[in-house]
Amino acid sequence: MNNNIKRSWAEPYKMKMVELLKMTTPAHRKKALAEAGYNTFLLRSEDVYIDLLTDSGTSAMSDQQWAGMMTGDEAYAGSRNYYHLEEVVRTIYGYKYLIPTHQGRGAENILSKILIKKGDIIPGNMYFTTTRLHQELAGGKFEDIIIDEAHDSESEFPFKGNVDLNKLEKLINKYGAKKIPYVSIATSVNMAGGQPISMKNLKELRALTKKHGIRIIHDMTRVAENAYFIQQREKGYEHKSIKQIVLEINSYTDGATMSAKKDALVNIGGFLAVNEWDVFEEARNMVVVYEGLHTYGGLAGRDMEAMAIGIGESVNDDHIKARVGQVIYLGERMIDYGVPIVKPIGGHGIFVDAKKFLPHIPQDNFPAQTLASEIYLDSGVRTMERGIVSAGRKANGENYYPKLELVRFTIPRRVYTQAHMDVIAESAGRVYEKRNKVKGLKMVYEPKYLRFFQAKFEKLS
Ligand code: PLI
Repeated sequence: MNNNIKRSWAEPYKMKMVELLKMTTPAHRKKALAEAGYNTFLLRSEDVYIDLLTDSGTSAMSDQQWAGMMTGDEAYAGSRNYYHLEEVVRTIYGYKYLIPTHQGRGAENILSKILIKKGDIIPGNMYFTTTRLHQELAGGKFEDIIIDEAHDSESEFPFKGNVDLNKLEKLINKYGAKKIPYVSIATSVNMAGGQPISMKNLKELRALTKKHGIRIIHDMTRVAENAYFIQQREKGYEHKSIKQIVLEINSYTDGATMSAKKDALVNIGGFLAVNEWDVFEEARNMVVVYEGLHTYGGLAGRDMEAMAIGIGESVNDDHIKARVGQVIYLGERMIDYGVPIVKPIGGHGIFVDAKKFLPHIPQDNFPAQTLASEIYLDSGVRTMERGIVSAGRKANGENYYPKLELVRFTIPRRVYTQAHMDVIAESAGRVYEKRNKVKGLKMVYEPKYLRFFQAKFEKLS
């Protein structure tokens, strides 16, 4: 017997339905991209071969979730599926009160309106586009308190989502705790490359915020992926289940906004969850203005059922190992081709460092937007800019210049195979080979809010 044979892992599911993909020609892609103003958000999905725009709402639901959809109780008020979801949020996530919303930003809107007053400061472990915008629209100012390593794509620090407690203390000293309604903490920090926060850091943050009477609000969109990295990298957690780790993470926070379109394996849905009755009462009142009655929040009964089941599946150890394992596989293939990526490899996608990939293109000519266009032209793989376009403008109209200028190859959950990962890595490698010939872009149309969704560009000649 040969004991040297490596034992591979594989996806803990099999397929019973497939969706056929459309192959496209280079000429077709060139035309489609020009029509989309070199913005991958404006491409038609039909013109895309492998879609890595986002992991949001793009996951494949299980047979159990689809079966659950059939049990949707489409009552206007008091749907049975709402009570199921409430029970799941209490038992799996550990939060007391639930307000369903149509997706994550619905929860962000309500929460920001309730907790933020004009002039307030909201410290957070790196910004997220919609989260920061809702904080700003409510009159607050976001302050980045993530550790410096998070802004360095080459730092191999295992918990680049950590909060720099000194930065937070400085803010508390400068503004006073009363001006800080909450600290905004994301697990698996999206804009840093899906980087986790450690349990140790969270505990320390809890101790500090408790001392000053400041809440922690958790953006728990990708909490299970963060829990996986804690299990793999943090001492004392190697024998704990993802379920136990998720519950512990949440226990150090006072409430959460959730886009269930990611971790929770549904195509639509989200919620706000809080532990304070007063905040819940106000949110319950406000949700009827912006989303729908408090027992559906803009969702159908069947959506809430699929979410309740998806949450259970998302904290399964085999699921999360395969999910993150696929992302790591893709990243390692890209590294083999010399492609500069954010390290360590994060939980939901590979983030390519466009400044290092295209060093001859200045940030004002949108290297990441350019690179996303080139990848699409090469192979029909659709990715997303996460750099200066996504960062947008400050209240005074100046551009934010984020240190990280990235292209995100986001992997939907349970959708693509390892062979797809090979095709994607090869495309990144091919574009890398011809990187010196690539020219930048200029922006010719800029919407007021969240410009990355709809901005248009032209190629520089
Ligand atoms: O897209 P929503 O409204 O369901 O969720 C907003 C949202 C909040 N927090 C975080 C960390 C997100 O990643 C997020 C949405 N992310 C998208 C759409 C993405 O492509 O990453």
